[in-house]
Amino acid sequence: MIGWIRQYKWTYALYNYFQQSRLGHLNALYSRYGLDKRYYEPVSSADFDHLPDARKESIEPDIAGLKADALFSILNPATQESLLAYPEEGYAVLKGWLRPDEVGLANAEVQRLLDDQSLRFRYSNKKLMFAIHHSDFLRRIGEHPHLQAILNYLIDGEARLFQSINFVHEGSEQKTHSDSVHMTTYPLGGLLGVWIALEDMTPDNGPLHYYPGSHKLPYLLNDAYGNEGNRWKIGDQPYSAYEQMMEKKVKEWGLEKRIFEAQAGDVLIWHANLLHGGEPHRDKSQPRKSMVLHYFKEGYICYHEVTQRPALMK
Ligand SMILES: O=C(O)CCC(=O)C(=O)O
Repeated sequence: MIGWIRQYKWTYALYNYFQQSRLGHLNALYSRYGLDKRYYEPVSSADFDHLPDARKESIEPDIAGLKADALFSILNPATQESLLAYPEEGYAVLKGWLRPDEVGLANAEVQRLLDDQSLRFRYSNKKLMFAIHHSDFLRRIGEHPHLQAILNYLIDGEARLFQSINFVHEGSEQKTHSDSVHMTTYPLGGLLGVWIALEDMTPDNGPLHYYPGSHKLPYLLNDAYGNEGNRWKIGDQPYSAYEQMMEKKVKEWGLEKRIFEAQAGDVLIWHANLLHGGEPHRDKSQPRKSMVLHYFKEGYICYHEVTQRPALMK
């Protein structure tokens, strides 16, 4: 019943109408980009297609600025090299970003949130959503001035922490995708993912995979798998249709998969359109502690393409 109702756009519009404090900023953004739309209305890529460069990447990472920053000189050589390759590769690894004691404290903090029931597993019992709203310590990892500065250079603006997902016992096992179909922006490209290993990854505990350079390929949104919907309803394609379409594209484009063989404390930053996912978690006796943070670019319109909802900001 709930699923049936949720396909109707007006249900979200009604809910959103009462979320002015979290969505009201959209009115100014819509008018800045020349869109006749109010904060509570459904939104999807189809609303922007008439605008110039609607399907083009809008971000040029400020690598020169990053290189010239005193912060760059204190980063280890592997991290420096990876950051310099970010525009070509669409990802960067920050080797040993968190110290072992910080990793330990982050894991203890996640356990505390589970013990006091501030958080419960959602989405197939795998994900702890928005731990950053319950823990200053975890939020501070995401908003650490050094990390924040790096992200700001990569997104050429201000990266704003929007969402976190923690995994503990089970990996995501999520098939290859681009975050831009889930957390979309206008202009395109205004999102960064930051994935943090909170323990050593093994071939069997569901490590992260990614496809270097895939961020330069076209953004594949609702219209790429017939999920546009109509005036009243969101698209009715199952998510598996998106996954199958992606699998075909990866083959067609001849992309080469890499596994992030991370040690606890390592970080991988990905571009809004970098294809990535979670490998099968073959040995469930091995936990899979990780935290992923998503950031939007300040001044961009942020929404969820699949469900055609504007993103609720805290
Ligand atoms: O941690 C993972 O396995 C993947 C997470 C992911 O794909 C995402 O958050 O976008």
